[in-house]
Amino acid sequence: MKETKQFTTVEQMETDMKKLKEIADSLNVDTFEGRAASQQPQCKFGSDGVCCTICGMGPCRITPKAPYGICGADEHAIAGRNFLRMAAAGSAAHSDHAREILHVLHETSPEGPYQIKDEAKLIRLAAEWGVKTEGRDIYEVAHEVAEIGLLEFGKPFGTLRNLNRATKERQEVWEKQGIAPRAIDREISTALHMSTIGNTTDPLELVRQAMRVGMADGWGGSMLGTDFTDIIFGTPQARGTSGNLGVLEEDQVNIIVHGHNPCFSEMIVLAADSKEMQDYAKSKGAQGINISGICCTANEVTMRHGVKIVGGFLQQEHAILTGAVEMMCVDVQCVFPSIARIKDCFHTKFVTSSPICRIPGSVYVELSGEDTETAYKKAIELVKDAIDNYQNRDQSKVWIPENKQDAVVGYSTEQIISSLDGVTNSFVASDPTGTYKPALDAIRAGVIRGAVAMVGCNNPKARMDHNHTEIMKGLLANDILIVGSGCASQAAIKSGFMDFDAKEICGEGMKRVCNLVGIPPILHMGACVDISRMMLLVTDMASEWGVNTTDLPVVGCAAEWMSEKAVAIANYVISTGLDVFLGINPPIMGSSKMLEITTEGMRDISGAGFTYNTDPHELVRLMVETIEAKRKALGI
Ligand code: BF8
Repeated sequence: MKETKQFTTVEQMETDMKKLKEIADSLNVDTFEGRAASQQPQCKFGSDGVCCTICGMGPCRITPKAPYGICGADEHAIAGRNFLRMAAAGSAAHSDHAREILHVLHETSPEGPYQIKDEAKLIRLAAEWGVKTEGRDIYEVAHEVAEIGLLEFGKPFGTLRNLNRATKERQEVWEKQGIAPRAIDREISTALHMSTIGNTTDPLELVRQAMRVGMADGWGGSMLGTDFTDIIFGTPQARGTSGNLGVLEEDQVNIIVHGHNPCFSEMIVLAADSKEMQDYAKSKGAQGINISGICCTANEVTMRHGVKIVGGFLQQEHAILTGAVEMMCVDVQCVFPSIARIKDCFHTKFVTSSPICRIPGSVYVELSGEDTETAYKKAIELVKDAIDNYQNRDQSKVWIPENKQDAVVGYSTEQIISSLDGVTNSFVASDPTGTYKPALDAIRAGVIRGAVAMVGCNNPKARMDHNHTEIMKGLLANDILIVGSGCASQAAIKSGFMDFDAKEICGEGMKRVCNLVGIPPILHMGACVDISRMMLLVTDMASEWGVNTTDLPVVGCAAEWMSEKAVAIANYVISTGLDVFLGINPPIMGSSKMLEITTEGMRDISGAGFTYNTDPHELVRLMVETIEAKRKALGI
């Protein structure tokens, strides 16, 4: 009889993390656990969103005795402005990342180091945007398309061109409700302007702009980022990988890539793969070079190269604490500045690479989109430096946990269609205009009840990966398909839920679908910017079914979110018509109106809204209830 799969539990991961924290304590260096404890109790005004610091008269904090800030703003205005500013900052982060990718595309050349990997996708996009391709050099086309993409950030008139990709119904809703985004930078600027001293205090209008600036991310920055990353580095295809701290190797040079924008990490992967560097590593007594990743940069390179996942957001310090890391290379976002202190206790080198993310104590090697020529050369030098550093590893300080799991990743929409078409056998690789029919049939027949997009971060307010994994188990047992991204996907990988043989935790329906289609029960769709892939997936499914996106038995869930980017994402997912369930309360609870608008009022705007609940089992129940209600309304 086949043995049942051994999953990794949250308790096992906690045991590993605890032991590494003890190492930190013995070295007298801080980690997030201690810092989170030292921040308790956290400020209730801040947690509830009713502390205003947007002008020099503040800070103003709202209490029953002081119901207005000095300017006269009430708690609804203050919480609404803070919420909008979070969405704007999140949108700025994703979109600026995308802008960098577009600059890199503009610098691509046949000589490299950045080239066009997915020519077919570029040609499809050029056709969509009316760019002539016939008889033209592909790089000339790429540069023109990049320029058009860059104009989306600051064009003076009109709305974003990618809105055309949505269903007619959605486009009409966005237009009618005033949430169709104009230029990306303009929505960010408008959000900051609206929420500055002496402007909007109507919480409904602040939320409406949060939706619009979120849309500028989801259907603007993030969608451009995803498309152009695919064009430069290749559209992800299903491939194997493994994940958790146990992927670090005792006898190899360990290099970790971390952050979000893959332009740097792609070069590091390329350099480490070169025969020159492999040979050099062996000449220095190592068995090879082991690249692994953290956060969304890891998601990018695992989707395209199968690079291993060493951990999620909360494991970045602990990876260094294993004592086995020669170098950590970061780009932008989600990087703990404490890495600079922890690395001082070991031989580890900490390399920053972007003017957006400058951290004292790191080595700065700039890699910018405008100057790509030397990128590969710089990557070779860094990899060589990491190899030279291998001999400095103090073996007495090395402790690598054993836990790791195999996984299958790389489910772009193109790959999902390809996998589904394996069922009907009609897929033509060069023309990914396949069909979601097998998936829709399974949903209509009730074999799959619906789908949940599980996304977002880890947050010390919840046990690491506990909300994610409890919800995943609950949904799969209820025959609900999961698509994942971000650190939520990494929780699935580390637990073993993203492997083919994870189907044993599924209900009978999901099990049948996994067997028939040959997929794991949770599909890794990429980094957080790739949630734009999910928006296109639901759009195509709704179109093929002939229903509205709001009618689909599909919802989003950010069970352990922490980033401002998550607020931007939630706003565009809701604007696209899908309910969003949060496992960490957003800082709006001090305003009854903001609570009412985000959970109910938004439904009048887009047909969807937020649900907040910090109990993962309750969240499962609430999501199942929503999915079943949507099925009933569809008559299935
Ligand atoms: O980009 S890496 S912690 S912010 S989920 Fe969250 Fe993870 Fe950061 Fe999203 Ni991705």
